[in-house]
Amino acid sequence: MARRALITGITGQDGSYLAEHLLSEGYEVWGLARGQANPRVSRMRKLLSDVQVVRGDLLDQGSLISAVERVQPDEVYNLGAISFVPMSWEQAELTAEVTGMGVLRMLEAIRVCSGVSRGVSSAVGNIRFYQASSSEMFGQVTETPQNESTGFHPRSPYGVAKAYGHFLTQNYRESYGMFAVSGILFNHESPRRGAEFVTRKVTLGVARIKLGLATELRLGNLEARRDWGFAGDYVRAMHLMLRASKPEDYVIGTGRMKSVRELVQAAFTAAGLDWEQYVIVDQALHRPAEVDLLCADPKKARVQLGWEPTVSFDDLIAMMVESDLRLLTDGGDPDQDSSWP
Ligand code: NAP
Ligand code: F7E
Repeated sequence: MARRALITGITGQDGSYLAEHLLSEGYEVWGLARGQANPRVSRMRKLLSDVQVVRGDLLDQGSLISAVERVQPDEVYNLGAISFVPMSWEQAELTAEVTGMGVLRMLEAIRVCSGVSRGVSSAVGNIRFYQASSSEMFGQVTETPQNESTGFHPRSPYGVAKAYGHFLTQNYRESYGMFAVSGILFNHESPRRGAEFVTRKVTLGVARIKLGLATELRLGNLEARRDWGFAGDYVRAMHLMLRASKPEDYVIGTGRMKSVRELVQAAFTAAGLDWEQYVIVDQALHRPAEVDLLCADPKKARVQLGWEPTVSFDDLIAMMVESDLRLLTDGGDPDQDSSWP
């Protein structure tokens, strides 16, 4: 019988790539979708027609229990979150509820549906759980590169909420013997990336300028450095973690760091433009507390899972610029259509 996966965050970037990957592996895939008339759910239904939808919200414990009861999953991937770091300062409490407490509610749904009493040490059924942890937990880094043992110093309410979810996942593994793991993923991008994140903001900005639809691009801190990879590679790592023989946490990244300035250069160059003529640095886009640099040490994933990234930084940015040029030329609306196939 096909394995059954339940994915929260199905309408997001990673949800779409993970669903495609699991379908290609023969899984029956269910996506948890929220809201009464969420346009992203209709878009997802059209583009991922083989994914079955179950209603639920990470803010609503009962809905998660019902979803697990209905789907009877073998694997749960908790990708749902408020994931945009600046929003986490504006709506810190909501971020704590969705990105942090949402993990508790999902783990509790699995515990309840497995019939295990709260606080009693006992093996929780067979449902395997993946938590989308983040390199933002490292924040102000204590060492470079960062690995599974590097300490956390989160710099935003988002990073703090992710750290809570991360430790809770470890705790449910230790308390209840649950196969529960966290992937500590560094930034990963694609043509399906939300337009608010810097890579996509830049590649859309470049495409608009190239097509004469804009004359400038306003950005914040150009000196921040990140380890950027391709989302399609990273969802493979999530699946490998849940199929491993033992539940363990893994750092996933490329091991290479680039600045926002280098990202901007790469994107404008890919379109044959000189970035210095168009980019304006806007202090209003700087963050209250910045994460200056992040760089992964993905050795454990390479050795134990056999995982390797396949797309280089330059190829990733060129792919996104090309995709955005095509999207805008075809009259697409990036906020509605994103750059789905
Ligand atoms: P994304 O595109 O922003 O997607 C977030 C998803 O969360 C959307 O499907 C959204 O659904 C869902 N969601 C929001 N509030 C919810 C709620 N109350 N209940 C249920 N679902 C809710 O994020 P992503 O880039 O795919 O990232 C996936 C996960 O990995 C996130 O947890 C993110 O924090 C984490 N992560 C991402 C990266 C990265 O670089 N991409 C790196 C490390 C960790 P709606 O359509 O209903 O809003
Ligand atoms: O910012 C700088 C900004 O918003 C990257 C999420 O997926 O990855 C993501 O978080 C850097 C920051 O991603 C602009 O200050 C400059 O230093 O693309 P971002 P993020 O904050 O790193 C982690 C791993 C996650 O877990 C998160 O969910 O770029 N930057 N100028 C800018 N950033 C944005 N968004 N917009 C600018 O204009």
